[in-house]
Amino acid sequence: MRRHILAAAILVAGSAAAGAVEPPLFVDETTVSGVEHTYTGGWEYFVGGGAAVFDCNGDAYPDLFLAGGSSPSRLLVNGSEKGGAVRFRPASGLPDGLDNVLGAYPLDVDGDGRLDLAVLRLGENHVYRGEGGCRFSLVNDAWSFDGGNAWSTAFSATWEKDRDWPTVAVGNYVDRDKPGSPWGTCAENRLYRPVGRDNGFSAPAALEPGYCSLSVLFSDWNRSGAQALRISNDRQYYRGGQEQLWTLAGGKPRLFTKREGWRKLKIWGMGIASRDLTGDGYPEYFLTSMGDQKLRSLDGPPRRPSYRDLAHKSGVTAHRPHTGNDVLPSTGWHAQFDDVNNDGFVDLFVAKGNVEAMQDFAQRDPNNLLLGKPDGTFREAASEAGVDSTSKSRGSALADFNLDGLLDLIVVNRAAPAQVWRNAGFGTAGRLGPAGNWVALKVEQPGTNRNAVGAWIEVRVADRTQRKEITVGGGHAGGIATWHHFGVGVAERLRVRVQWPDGEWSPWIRLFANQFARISRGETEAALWLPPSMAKTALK
Ligand SMILES: [Ca+2]
Ligand SMILES: [Ca+2]
Ligand SMILES: [Ca+2]
Ligand SMILES: [Ca+2]
Repeated sequence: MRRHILAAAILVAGSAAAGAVEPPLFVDETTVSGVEHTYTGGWEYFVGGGAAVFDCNGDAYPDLFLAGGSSPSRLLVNGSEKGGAVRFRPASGLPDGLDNVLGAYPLDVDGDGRLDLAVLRLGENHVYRGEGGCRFSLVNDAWSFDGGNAWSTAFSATWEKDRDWPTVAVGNYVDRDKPGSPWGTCAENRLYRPVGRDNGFSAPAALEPGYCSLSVLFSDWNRSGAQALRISNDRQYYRGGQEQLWTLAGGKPRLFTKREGWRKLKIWGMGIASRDLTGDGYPEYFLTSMGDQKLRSLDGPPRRPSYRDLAHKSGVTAHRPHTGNDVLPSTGWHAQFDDVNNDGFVDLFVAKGNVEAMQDFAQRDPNNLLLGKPDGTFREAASEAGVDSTSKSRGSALADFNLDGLLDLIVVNRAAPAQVWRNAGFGTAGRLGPAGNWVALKVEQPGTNRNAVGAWIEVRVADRTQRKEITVGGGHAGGIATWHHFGVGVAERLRVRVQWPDGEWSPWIRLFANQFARISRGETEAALWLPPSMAKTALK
């Protein structure tokens, strides 16, 4: 019923009737979810507030770590049942009172099959080894990880060729100890290379100049087989700065230059989301900022890192509140591409919120949910979907918390409670409604880099292919390492293949839609997985 009313409203409004796409209904389940959390603190915590989403107890349901700023951070274990309400319960597997945290990123550093957690702090950063059962141990010493003493706001990791362990980048913000701080006193960023198997990391190298980064992402922009480091920087504090792209090819990190095709871009860079939106096999990069958000796309062949902006053409500038009376420019933070209505076209969630009380920017700044349309443009639907919250949002994550094939949502807010929504598809609060079909994939390879960071997943339906690069990093202060979700619309069958990080392709693997499947390197078929309650049903 609701969808028909919405469709009619769109027709009456005369906007994009032919390409109308419908939002799912997100049901606010903050209260029942058990997530009681607020990101707090003074100036140093105007940024940060990340959410890490990953399975820490091996049951395949995604668990949560939420940055708390000056408040304790929180580890929450998923207690949802398949298709039921989203529920979490506090866990005690991290040191009590872990404070001064801005964000966190999950990744399996040591390749033992358990996700570890890199925690960004005001002061020493921490790396925790996942021990199973959502227990963690601090391994800065054991892994020779120099946590530094900076104001760390960004993280990414890549596996360089022939390395067992990841190369890690930590982005830092203002250096508060320099004279004249904060203006023009950005701290350097740091690159950690692994020494070798079980030997941890070498002393970090400086990535200079640093321009007050708030998001960093290793991504293979030109499909060379090696990921380069994109850094999004906050022009509020740097002098003479710009966005950056570092290459590690050749050993010593260096910046791409104007002569090589890099084009200067100055923004209030807060977050990075990437996906191949144009279908050419190369990723686009969505960069959140104040005012216009940016969508960077290769301008010409991938020989040169020259980018042009598609945000306006694609309808994703999201430069001012889409609802309410506040007409001042918006402030964007975490962003994520994923398909919330399972129609086969990725959508884009953007967390929005004033830095604190900046007068020239919107005070009531609703989050965006931009639905991808078949013609490559997006349309705003956060209000229809019920996620247009006007709290000062920072980190967030779309993930299927109750494993029903629909992506749910958590948003961390500054000085206001975090919010949790369950995606009810085209249904109502009380009744799940069918949306499009979907597939959720786990991608694994033997040995180190088990989760195949740097691989590309291709999902093909008829003659259309969706592509996703497996990355660690980006967003705003939080990372997601869980099922790779693809909507496939009305298709009941699909084909999947993976280009592994060393360039080798898997065969095409056939799958029926609406399944959880693990793709392991060397196998010619996927291993299907059922959530426990589904497994019980299937056995009856
Ligand atoms: Ca779990
Ligand atoms: Ca591990
Ligand atoms: Ca979609
Ligand atoms: Ca769900």
